[in-house]
Amino acid sequence: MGNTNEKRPFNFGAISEEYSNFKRAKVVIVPVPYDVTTSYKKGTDAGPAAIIDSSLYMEAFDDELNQETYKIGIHTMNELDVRNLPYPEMAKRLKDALKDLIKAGKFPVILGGEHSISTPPVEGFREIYEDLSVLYLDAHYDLRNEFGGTKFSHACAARRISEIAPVVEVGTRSLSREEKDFLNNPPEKTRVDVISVYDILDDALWQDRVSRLLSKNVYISIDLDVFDPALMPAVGTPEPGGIGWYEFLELLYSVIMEKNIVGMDMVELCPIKDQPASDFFAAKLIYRLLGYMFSSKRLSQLKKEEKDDSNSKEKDTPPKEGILHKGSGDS
Ligand SMILES: [Mn+2]
Repeated sequence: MGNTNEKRPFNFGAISEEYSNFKRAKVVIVPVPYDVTTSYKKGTDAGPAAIIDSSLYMEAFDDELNQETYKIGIHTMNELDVRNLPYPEMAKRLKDALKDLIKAGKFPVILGGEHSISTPPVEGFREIYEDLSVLYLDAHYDLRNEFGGTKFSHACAARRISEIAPVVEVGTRSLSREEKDFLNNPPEKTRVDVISVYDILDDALWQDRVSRLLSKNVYISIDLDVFDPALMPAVGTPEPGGIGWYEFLELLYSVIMEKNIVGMDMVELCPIKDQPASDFFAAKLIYRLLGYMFSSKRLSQLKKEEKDDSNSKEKDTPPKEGILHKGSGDS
């Protein structure tokens, strides 16, 4: 956003003090540089800093939404001091940090780090929202009960989350026998719904299915390997054939317009030296999604929903209006 050649602040979007101080900010970026259980390529602990660094070069004006999203106030926390901690300690520090943010009415955007950092936030939000569901965007099912000798591996993240709240997995395309057996025969009270890339290819109405599967209060977890590695090569476990930028935005736009998003994370960025495209992709994606969440259209819709809720106990789905994106995606 500004000229940041001399000094590179740790400040998402290089937003001026007026709009990035904690008190005023609606959104707080929570960097969690945790990379302990990754199995293939290491380096996701460098993800948060790479996203924040590349965000310094984003335009403050969003040309799709015709708005300056930063004016909602976006504050960037220092990195949580969790590198190399055992999982339970990392989880406690993250949960404590989130508790304070939620109490202060902030919307947290948690930057990983590996995917195991998604479980503590889901635990925290589940204590507040009884109907919480999780939109889990990932190439992998992450449903193993144990991997590499731990139940808290990034390869087990969706399994752990499914023990807390229903999960809707989208974009999956890499499945183990154990995970297949789990999906065929899930334990009682566990709910995992899947919209795989094959569902996406087969069903023109897949986005509606995603929305129908989610409850009203939704936590969003984005593993960047859900994207096609041609677009997003800087991930630790790339899988060919993923989702494209425009179809992803179209899905998220409709989910954000229809649901109450309580928090979100973006994980598994594993920066590649001298190839900034993936880092910038991640930064711009966050900014765009925040733009959707805090667009005037969404805010007026929220007001209307509140009114409708107080007028009648019956909750009906808000009418689906024209989606901004006309692109059909590129996968
Ligand atoms: Mn993954």
